[in-house]
Amino acid sequence: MNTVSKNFDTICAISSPPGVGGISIIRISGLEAFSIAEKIFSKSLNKVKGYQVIYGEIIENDQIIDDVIITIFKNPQSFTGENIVEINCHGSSFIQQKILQLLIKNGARLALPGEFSKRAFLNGKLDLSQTEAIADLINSKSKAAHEIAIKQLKGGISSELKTLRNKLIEFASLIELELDFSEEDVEFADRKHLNELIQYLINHIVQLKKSFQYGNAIKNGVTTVIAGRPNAGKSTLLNNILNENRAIVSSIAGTTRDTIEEIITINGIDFRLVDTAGIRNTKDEIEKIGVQKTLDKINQSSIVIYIYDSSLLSKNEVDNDLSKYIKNKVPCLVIANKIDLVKNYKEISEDHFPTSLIKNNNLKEIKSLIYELFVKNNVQNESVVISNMRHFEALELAYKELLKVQKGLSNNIPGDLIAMDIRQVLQHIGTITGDISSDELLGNIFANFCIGK
Ligand SMILES: Nc1nc2c(ncn2[C@@H]2O[C@H](COP(=O)(O)OP(=O)(O)OP(=O)(O)O)[C@@H](O)[C@H]2O)c(=O)[nH]1
Ligand SMILES: [Mg+2]
Repeated sequence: MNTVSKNFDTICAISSPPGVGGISIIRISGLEAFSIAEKIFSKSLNKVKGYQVIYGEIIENDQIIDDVIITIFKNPQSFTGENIVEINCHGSSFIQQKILQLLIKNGARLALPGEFSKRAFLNGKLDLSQTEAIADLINSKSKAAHEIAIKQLKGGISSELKTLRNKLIEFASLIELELDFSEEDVEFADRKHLNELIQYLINHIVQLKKSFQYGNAIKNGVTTVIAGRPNAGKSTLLNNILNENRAIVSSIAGTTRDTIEEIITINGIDFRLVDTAGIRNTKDEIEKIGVQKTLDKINQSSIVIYIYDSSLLSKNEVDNDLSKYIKNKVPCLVIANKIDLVKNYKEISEDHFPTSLIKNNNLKEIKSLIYELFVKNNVQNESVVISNMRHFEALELAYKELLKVQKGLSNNIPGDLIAMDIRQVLQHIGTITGDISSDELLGNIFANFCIGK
């Protein structure tokens, strides 16, 4: 069920980044793409073939604007599925704007954000999750984020969802078979089989939902909060890892009052390091706000690095801090700092990583401990990873409907009611790939794309 309106006039936009560059690419797509391009080009495009590259000039009133190379893509063998002309011109902003103006003067229209991708979707070249993957691919800044985006673009999620859909349809047809024979006292659809099927679907969706935590962290950076009491060496750790004096370090307790965030990449994963105000009871109003902010950050974090001064705190005191401040099973790396000041080394717990940050030691080990902590707690057996909030929300809705189906089965509610719930599940899953879509949904998605994409 699609309620999408289509408008396929000829559109154009600069597809390379704004500003000056060696070369810029201007893209034209639509029924009139060849004839409009021809009006401003020095050569005829009458007999062009798809995938042909032609050298020539852009002309305005007998004046040469630029030497260009144009590439021809013929419907349907193009990104949008329409006729496409890509003009490779020199990257002066004057030339780019001039060519764009000429195209518009000759009948093309400036493309809306994401309109090329939208057309690719509407013409069946890509499904919706794949078009969204293009945006993620363009924005990917780390190896891991790139890997997730390219998998999604190549249809990883789509084929996974297709399997789920087919299972659901199998389920629905079993129920319908029962409906057809409801007069007779035969149980066609084996209840055990139905229950197994629905359990399989629930398990699978739970797995996919779980992968979102990983996918989202990869896409936006793994929030890694550095916490501990004042003067423990939190800011020293941040500076050491960044290899710059980002945060003020001093022997005065309470130096850091606000949070400081910086991103570092370890083994292809972005970690968003957050240095925080030391946790303590204080009467100072500003410091109080800082401490509250630290506690909030800990709650939102994927990983916590708890640092303490090992010459001051006993194992018990550390354990008390950990259970008091770090709840919700957030994976935690405990660093026993300032071992240069420790006389009795044996008192340090074996689970804590001993170091002396002032000497800038063990940096490599600390980085790999952070990496391992994240990977260990986000073991990703599933090949498909959800990284898109919209997909996650749709799965959440599908999951809730599936639980209804399961409950209905165990309460023996009539088959036609169960069939209705199944249709709901299919609907939610369908919005991810775009089997189910509407103008509103597409409008929301493509508004976040840039022009030329
Ligand atoms: N002896 C010793 N001093 C250290 C070590 N690491 C950090 N320090 C010192 O401890 C003091 C506090 O360090 P910071 O990094 O500012 O500590 P912090 O946890 O950010 O402190 P607040 O921002 O006040 O919460 C500074 O004088 C550091 O030079 C260490 O391994 N050994
Ligand atoms: Mg500090």
